[in-house]
Amino acid sequence: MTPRLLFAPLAVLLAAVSLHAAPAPANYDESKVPAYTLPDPLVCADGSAVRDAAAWRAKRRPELLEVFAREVYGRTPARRPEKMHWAVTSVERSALAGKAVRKEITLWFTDKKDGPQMHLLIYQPAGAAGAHAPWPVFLGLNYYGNQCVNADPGITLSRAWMRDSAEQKVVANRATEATRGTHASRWDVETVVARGYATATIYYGDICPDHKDGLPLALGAVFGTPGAEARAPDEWGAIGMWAWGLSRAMDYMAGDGELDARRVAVHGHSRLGKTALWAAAQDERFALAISNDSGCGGAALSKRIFGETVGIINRGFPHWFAKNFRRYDDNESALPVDQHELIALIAPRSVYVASAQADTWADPRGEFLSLKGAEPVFRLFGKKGMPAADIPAVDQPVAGDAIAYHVRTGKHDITPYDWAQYLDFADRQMKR
Ligand code: GTR
Repeated sequence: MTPRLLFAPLAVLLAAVSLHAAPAPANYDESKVPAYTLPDPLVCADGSAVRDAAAWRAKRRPELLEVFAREVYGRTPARRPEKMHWAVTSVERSALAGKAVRKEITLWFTDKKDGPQMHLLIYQPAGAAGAHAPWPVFLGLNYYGNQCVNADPGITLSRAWMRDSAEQKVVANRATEATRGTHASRWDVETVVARGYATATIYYGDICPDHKDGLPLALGAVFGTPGAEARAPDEWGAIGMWAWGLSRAMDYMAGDGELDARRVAVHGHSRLGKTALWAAAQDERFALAISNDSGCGGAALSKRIFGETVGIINRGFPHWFAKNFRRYDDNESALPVDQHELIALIAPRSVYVASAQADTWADPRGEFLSLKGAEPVFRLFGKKGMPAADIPAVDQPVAGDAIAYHVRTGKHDITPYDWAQYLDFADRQMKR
């Protein structure tokens, strides 16, 4: 037997062991964060330096987008399905006690009306298109169907699969009437509308059901996406699909004369915050990106070992990222990029990153440092960065001319406090 044949089974065995070994447990001790080096967003793969915005746009930005697609989130198909189409299915001009206009739009991913589809819900301030319209928009995905964002009985109840939840009143994997408004505090619709913004949302499960066998379903059925394990190493995962859905909502909004597609803030909480950042990185039509407690694979640095790690997240959610991302399980130092470069891809557009003090799983400091690490790219565009060298005290937001950050007291959630900061920042960033 040649040595090669002798060693082959050993190599297979070792690979199998490392594949199945549990990821290292989360570290919550600041003094135990190992030293790490972040890649320089202004140095290209060939070692050349990026000295101006033109070089960033022409060379470095495409290069980083390619690495994030190949190694982290998976590739987004270049074209949307040819037969995709949409229709406004309902309009109520005196919703929310006359304060808002409510619209519902169905986007069918193919020509089949009973095929994969997503449902967009929009509230915009009441009043004819006039002095203030077209309205700027906050766009984000929701967790339990459009009816979870407000108790308004006029919202069409989601019929899509969703995870059972006693707390959210989801029974037999379907929304019930009792799910209406269960996440109202996370959306603060009345406040957002009163401040002169439209708010738009889609149930994320319309695009890809969030479970390990969800990838070939819904949108995946249209693109022929295989299961999480059968995928090519650089094929997209759920985060990529959800981000794609946000861009398709933007396609619709760009044609709605009552909405201002040049002033759309894409936002998301947690896994949907990761999604909002990836959507804004790829789609330059989004004017502002808001990451609420997005953590690992979102705003938090991967190479800083604190809270959730790449190994932990890939183990828990094998369908979220590209399979290639698993190469960095407990091996973050080998990553050719880190999340500060994801934020940099949004420059010179605006970015707000928010953390919660008790949400150590998402690593607030790592989220702040990631935003700081993106500053050199914002500076290329003449932006100043944030007036804070270190993470600010809780409930003390810091905002620069393009990027902003806060860590609020409390847990992993979106609260009216968070919304108040986003609205103030949006008022400054999305002025006409
Ligand atoms: C957690 C996951 C986090 C975050 C969160 C959420 O279980 O580890 O990265 O995404 O779920 O989306 O609520």
